[in-house]
Amino acid sequence: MLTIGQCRIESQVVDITTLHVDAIVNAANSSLLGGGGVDGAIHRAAGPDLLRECEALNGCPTGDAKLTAGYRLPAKYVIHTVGPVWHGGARDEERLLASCYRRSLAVAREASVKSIAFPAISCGVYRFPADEAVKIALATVIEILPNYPELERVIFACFDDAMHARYERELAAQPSR
Ligand code: AR6
Repeated sequence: MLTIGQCRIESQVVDITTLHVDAIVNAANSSLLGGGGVDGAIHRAAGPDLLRECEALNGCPTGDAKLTAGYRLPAKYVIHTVGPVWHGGARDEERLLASCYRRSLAVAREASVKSIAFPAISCGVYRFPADEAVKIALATVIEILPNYPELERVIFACFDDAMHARYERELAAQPSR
């Protein structure tokens, strides 16, 4: 756990769909019409009204983010972002992944979100190397905090212990502030 200003940043092994936070982030694809992994889990838990709202959004470019309601989820909102597919690193993947976190937080701020949970965007089917992805996730969140003083809680929701250990390592490596 890391506290910066009034924001608590932590990692948990948890199904993101169960979290009582203002917003959860979905690692979607550019159609925004659902898929497997965390996307499938979020659509199943939120119910069919989520897909109906997504259908009206006309998709989302890689690196961008769009807001919907959370419907049957405990979270009030879902912020759908589209991570890059890993192709070896020469296709701007790192910048695009950072952009997912940046844009998700910008959308969250507009919706007055005070607590948010992120999955490990691009670390599943999209094959982004997890160590690097975790560094980008945490660095980008920390970089944005000064411009988002209302943010009180960030949870990195991990599906397994190995991913959780990466966040814990990275959180512990941060200088005290
Ligand atoms: N809660 C938290 N984390 C989860 C959950 C969950 N319920 N389910 C999976 N994860 P992925 P991507 C973890 O593949 O790589 C979809 O089909 C998982 O272990 O869901 O960005 C979309 O429609 C992994 O660490 O997302 C896209 O087509 C992380 O979430 C594509 O997959 C992300 O894995 C996006 O691929």
